[in-house]
Amino acid sequence: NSESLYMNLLKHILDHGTRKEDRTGTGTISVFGYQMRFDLNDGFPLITTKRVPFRLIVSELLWFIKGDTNIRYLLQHNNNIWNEWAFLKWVESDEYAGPDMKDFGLRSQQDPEFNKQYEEQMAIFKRNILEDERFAERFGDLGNVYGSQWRHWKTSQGETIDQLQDVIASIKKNPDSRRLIVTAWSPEDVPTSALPPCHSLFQFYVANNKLSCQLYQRSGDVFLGIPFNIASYALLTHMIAHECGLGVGDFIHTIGDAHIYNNHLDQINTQLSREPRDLPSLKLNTSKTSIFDFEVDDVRLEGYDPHPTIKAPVAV
Ligand code: DHF
Ligand code: TMP
Repeated sequence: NSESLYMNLLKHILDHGTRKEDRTGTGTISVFGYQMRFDLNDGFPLITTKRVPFRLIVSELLWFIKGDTNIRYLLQHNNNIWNEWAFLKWVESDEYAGPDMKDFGLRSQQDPEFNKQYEEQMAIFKRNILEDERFAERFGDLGNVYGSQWRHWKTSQGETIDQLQDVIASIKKNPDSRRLIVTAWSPEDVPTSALPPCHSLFQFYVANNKLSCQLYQRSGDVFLGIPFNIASYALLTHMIAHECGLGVGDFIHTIGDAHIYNNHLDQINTQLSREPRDLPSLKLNTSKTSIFDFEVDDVRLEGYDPHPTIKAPVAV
């Protein structure tokens, strides 16, 4: 099944990648330029050779679709995947008065004593975001990330563009268009962004009453990020197809720098020793007609029976 596309990417990087240093100081094996084509009619492309927490993918995507950029919504849904990048802004701010958190990403992996301090500070930070609305407003916001770029793109004229709403309207009105694009990449925002958009630009295509989507991802953490990204865009394509009365076609994933972090190699070898299982199928609550009305309980998977979780540290 289509999980072999992902397994082949892992093998391709191990066989043909070059060693490359990176911004986080972790080090990677990397290739440049790779493409996978998932036929969404073959089953929902959620990796089965390890358990991928689908509920986190759903709440993250609904957070983007709402146009929200504050991790408070994610924490309210028990989703911790963006904490480190908000925490980074907090510990670098003037108001932070706790122990030095410089390079917390690397140091928390190397120094158990420091890791205790880090976990304490992170717990306090999370509690403040959840319990103190003003603190959340000031330190929970990640800035111009996906939610704001998709729904409230700032124009040079001081107006905003709702790219997501507009692209859905265009798919309905003019499905043959070759301009069905949403971009998160804004050169103007790159210098001030904690993490400039990794999934940078996507395009839709309609043929034979089926909706396809291609994503250009400039940078892909193949062990942690990519399984999330595949499932997230597959889900988005299903949701928009449903709203537009279309079937689903392909999800085409094009990656720029596709890399395996050096501290994920054992995990990758474990994963490669496993046999992919049948893909699950997606069940949307079809009584919702607009993607903007979906809530986490409106999205379910059936038949997801993965191999056990494989843990790995995230490079910050
Ligand atoms: N930085 C890096 N270095 N890699 C990323 O994949 C990444 N992804 C980001 C933000 N920054 C990033 C946003 N997406 C996880 C998955 C996706 C994601 C961030 C983190 C992750 O850690 N997944 C774990 C489970 C986490 C959990 O259960 O809380 C996994 O095993 O899939
Ligand atoms: P970079 O900005 O230096 O490319 O670092 C971003 C890292 O995060 C890189 O390893 C790619 C990874 N990433 C994903 O793979 N998918 C995602 O959705 C996000 C946000 C990040």
